[in-house]
Amino acid sequence: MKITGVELRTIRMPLRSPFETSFGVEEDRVAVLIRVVGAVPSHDHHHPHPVEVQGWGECVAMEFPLYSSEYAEGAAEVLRRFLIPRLLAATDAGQDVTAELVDPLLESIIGHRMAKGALEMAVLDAQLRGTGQSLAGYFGATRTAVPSGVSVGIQPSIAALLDVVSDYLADGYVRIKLKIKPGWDLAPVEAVRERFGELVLLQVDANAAYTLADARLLRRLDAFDLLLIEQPLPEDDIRQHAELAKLIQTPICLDESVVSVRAAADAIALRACQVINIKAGRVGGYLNARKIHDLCQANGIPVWCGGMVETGLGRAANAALAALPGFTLPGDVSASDRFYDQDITEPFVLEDGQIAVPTGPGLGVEPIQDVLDRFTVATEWIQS
Ligand code: NPQ
Ligand code: MG
Repeated sequence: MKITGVELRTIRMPLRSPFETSFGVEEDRVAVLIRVVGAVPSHDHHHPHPVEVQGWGECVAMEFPLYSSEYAEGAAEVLRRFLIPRLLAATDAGQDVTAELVDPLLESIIGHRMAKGALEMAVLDAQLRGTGQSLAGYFGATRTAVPSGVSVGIQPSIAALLDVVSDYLADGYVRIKLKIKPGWDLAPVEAVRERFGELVLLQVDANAAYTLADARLLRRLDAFDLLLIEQPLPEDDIRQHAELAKLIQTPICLDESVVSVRAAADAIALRACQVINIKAGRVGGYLNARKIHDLCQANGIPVWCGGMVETGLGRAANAALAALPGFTLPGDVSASDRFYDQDITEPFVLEDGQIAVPTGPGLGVEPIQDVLDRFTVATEWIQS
């Protein structure tokens, strides 16, 4: 496409309830949204003139750099100063900027994968709206709905946790993920297993809160038949995850550590994980996410689609990604009302434990303007 301009928008959406993890308590979702506007050649020879298209992208970076080194305001700055100007310059140089070209065009900028991923997502959405193809269709994904799990934050008490889990099971979620941290690990897992029984699909997420010195304690989780333990050790410690894997039975799943296709290959080769949580934003976009899916499928490593408390825009894209055959475990693609009373798109709802994969062109959803405006704290238009 020939990019004519890009809108950067920052939104703040209140969460229905505080979401506590080992790295803190989130009350709001602050997100940078991107709207890319441009023109694509018309496919209708009766109307040969270029067709205007636009596409949406959502940056998964949180308000503060607690999950990873990126954060919303920083991502907006990198987009404004380095990433968007490079795509505009490519357009001005006569290049047709396709989604497949975004990563190579931006590779001279080191890191900032969540910011890059959001821009690639917006270009991909616009491109597919131009061709009329859905994102799931673009991936070659066939499933029309994906099984939905839910991420359950740390609660003030075990009783409160059991109530929350009971509600989510009643909603129909097919898998429960419990956030854990030192001092909130064995007791909540034991209580949930005891209360809801052997059949509930249960996993835990430590968000890098432990060290190898905690191996003895983490091994005690083996008693609870967990699907997996997610990111027990620090992000940059692939080697010690491989050490831990020799000491515990519960499969290790990596999240924060898998920041690229290469990091995924290293983790697999080093036997640092038996499962991978794929988040497109964390690895620089949906095209890299697709490559990691293919790599894992080739290596017999099951994957599932992780979540970053996305709005309906990111949720739509995640549902399409999770429809690929290698996503064999329920993901964190939950219903909109897990986090929001009001989403900026038509809400994603849980039906028989599943989330429907959008079928419309591109993401297949778009923001409801007045709702979007209500949550908007800043917008700017960038063009050459
Ligand atoms: C994870 N996601 O899997 C992350 C952690 C997380 C669904 O647990 C705002 C934005 C709040 C992103 C809280 C889930 C967040 C966030 C937690 C990501 O590790
Ligand atoms: Mg995680």
